[in-house]
Amino acid sequence: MTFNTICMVGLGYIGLPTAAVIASRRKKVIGVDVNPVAVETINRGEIHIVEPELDIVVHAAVTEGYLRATTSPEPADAFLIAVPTPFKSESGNARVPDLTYIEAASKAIAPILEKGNLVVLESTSPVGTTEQVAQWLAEARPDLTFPQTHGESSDIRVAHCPERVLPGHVVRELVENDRVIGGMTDKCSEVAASLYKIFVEGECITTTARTAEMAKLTENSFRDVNIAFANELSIICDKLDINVWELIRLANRHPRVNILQPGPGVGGHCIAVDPWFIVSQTPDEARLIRTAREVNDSKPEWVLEKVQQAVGQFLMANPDKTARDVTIACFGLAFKPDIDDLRESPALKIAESVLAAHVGKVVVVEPNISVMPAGKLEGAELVDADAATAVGDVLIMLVDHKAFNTISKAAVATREIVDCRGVWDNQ
Ligand code: SAJ
Repeated sequence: MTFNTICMVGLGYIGLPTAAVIASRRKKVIGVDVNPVAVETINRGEIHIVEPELDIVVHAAVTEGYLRATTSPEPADAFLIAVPTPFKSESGNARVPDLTYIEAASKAIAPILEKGNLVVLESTSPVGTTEQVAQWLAEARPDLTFPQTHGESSDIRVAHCPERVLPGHVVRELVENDRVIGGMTDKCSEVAASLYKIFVEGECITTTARTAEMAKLTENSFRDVNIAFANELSIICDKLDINVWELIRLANRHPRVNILQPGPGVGGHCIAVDPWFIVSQTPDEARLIRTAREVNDSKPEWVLEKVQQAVGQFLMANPDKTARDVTIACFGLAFKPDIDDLRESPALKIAESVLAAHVGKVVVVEPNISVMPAGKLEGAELVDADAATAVGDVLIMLVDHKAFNTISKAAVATREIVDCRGVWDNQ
């Protein structure tokens, strides 16, 4: 099948780079987003999100006429859906995925579908969502046939192809990573794979839609469980007076051990969310996956206890001072190193809790932002690392940004330290 026009629904962290990379292969791409500001920005050849190299690819795609953004879908050979799947509420201690955006996207493309079209769901989704998308499409278009009722002879092909790119490396990983492509039938997989081969240099491996959905959830749950293991080790080591960073380095010397790094908790929209999709569907079976989530989600509270203890130590060593005289410095607010994304960040959450609980001064350092987002950390001063090192009595290392590597252990030797990332403990 040839794809002359591709319609990408959702122009966020995944949809926009994917649309731009496909356009860079000289395919006509129509990008759709409900946010008119994003649409206008893209049509000017600019971007509304932060991602290295993306500005160049989008600018080229728009100026050469291959990428155009709009607020409502237009007819195309293939439709890709890359909209968010957050969770909506807690149900019996498991968070339930919210498919509202996928439903809206499906209903928006349904009226313009034509015989022979391919529809691919890229959004990370609970098992069964691709079948649900096909169902929504079929209900809206009784004049067309779909794989759930007509198998290989259906008018419309439907598949799931989960995105797997790492924020900060999206443009490279979109091209280089292997893709798992799960069609509702073999023919659906084959047609979807031929679309991805336009821009993917990695392998395109085909499977069923349900397996592809579960593969994505499995990848992020595996990482979450591994990080939870590291976080649990960090708490155990703290109690047993062992340097956890050295311990993990040593254990990882074993040829079959590969433990990730502890931190202040797990943030972002993927690792901290996707495991819940498995837990909510199989609450009795997903015991380890749920526990890993709980271990990682409770890490910020443990860090806050350590901060309280550090303030206590400082006051014991300085009996002439009160808590009001203690300055706490928080290093890093982003959800992971060397990015400016503060959304769902455990570091930001910890800094906010410190600010709310501490009667003295709080300063924060985030080298990747120049102003604090509105409504965040009001009352805390945003300073640079040198200033924070100079004024802080208690220093909390929350994110191991490269910029912090130059702060030597000697420079902070006289301070109380809570090092969640091993920046000083590792020196
Ligand atoms: N983290 C640790 N210790 C580690 C590694 C990470 O505490 O050793 C923390 C980070 O600080 C951050 C969180 O985990 O708070 C998540 O960061 P991440 O770099 O592990 O992952 P994301 O959320 O940026 O991207 C993940 C990736 N998934 C996997 O590596 C299996 C990416 O490939 C996915 O495409 C992405 O989720 C997604 O969109 O699902």
